[in-house]
Amino acid sequence: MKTVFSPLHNRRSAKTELDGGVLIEPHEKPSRADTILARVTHQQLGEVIAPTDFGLAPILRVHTAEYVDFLKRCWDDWVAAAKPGEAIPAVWPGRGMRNRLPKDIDGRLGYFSFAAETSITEGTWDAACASANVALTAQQLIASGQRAAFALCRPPGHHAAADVFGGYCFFNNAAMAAQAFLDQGAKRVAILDVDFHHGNGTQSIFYNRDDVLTISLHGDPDLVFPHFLGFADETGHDAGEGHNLNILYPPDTPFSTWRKGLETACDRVERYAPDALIVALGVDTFEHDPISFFKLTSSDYLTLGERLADLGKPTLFTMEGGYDVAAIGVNAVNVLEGFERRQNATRRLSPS
Ligand code: SP5
Ligand code: ZN
Repeated sequence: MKTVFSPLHNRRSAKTELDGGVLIEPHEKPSRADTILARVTHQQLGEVIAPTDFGLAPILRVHTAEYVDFLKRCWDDWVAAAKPGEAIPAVWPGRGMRNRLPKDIDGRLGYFSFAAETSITEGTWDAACASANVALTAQQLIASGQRAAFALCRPPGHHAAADVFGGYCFFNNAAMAAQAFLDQGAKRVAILDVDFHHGNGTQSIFYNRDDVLTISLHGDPDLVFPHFLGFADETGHDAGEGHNLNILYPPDTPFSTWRKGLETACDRVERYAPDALIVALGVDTFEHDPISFFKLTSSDYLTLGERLADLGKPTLFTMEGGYDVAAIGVNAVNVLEGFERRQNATRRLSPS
């Protein structure tokens, strides 16, 4: 399959992540994407292409205009306010307070965020736009007949809601691609999120709708980020009732357990009969991931890819999390290689 990649991901190069009361080097760093790209090339997965620029229109199908405007100006406003460090939200509209958009940049940062670990920096806007274009370009490949495509997105997207950033995410790449499929005539799209963390942004964007099925397999939010969404009783609302599925796991979950939830997820996808499948591909489920607690091994990712191929849908992979940089290339590309291997085997069995 083809990979879409933009070197502009490097524009997202924060120096700080608030973690445990100190500022550390961010887990979500440029070497992640470069390592995955090197593995794609090394394994000869397929052609690597640059993204097309789709402008703001497809972003605005998912995100609000005031949020997009905030993100575009945030760094300049921060600099204009003579702040010494990177832009970190530190105040939110808590219970009993008012949800109104303040003028001041500190207030605006809190209004448009849900977590403080994601510093906004010079270049964050450029990289977030490039990442959106990577996803949208891969969506175009599938719309024009490719069976699968890999959007090597960075920064990731699945925590970003319509007007909220956090969890290292700014624009929801998978959601924008899903909306693009629908805008081009698809009736139903499924998003299967296999990142370690709950895809809270994706869930919230489509929560009231029946044209996108959202499924997330993740660490129990009672114990891990994002803490305030991602529980099993969140099944969708209004038209969306029955169109969201959360599957939670405890610490130390091995693949043998995780794959049972994957089966449940795959059954749901098949019953939904989507025109396209988007896999929000995080590999922070890896046994040695520094911020997560599942126990998947590198070879498990091959099996995951094979199972996804068995669904038989046009499939777009968007890169999400994964923070063991030494293993991220092997793990992410193993999913894609497993997918291709299975797809080729099936093709040989039933030529059509
Ligand atoms: C896309 C994605 O995977 N985002 C994850 C965002 C997680 N942010 C909170 C991280 C908290 C990490 N705490 C680490 C403690 C490890 N000693
Ligand atoms: Zn994650």
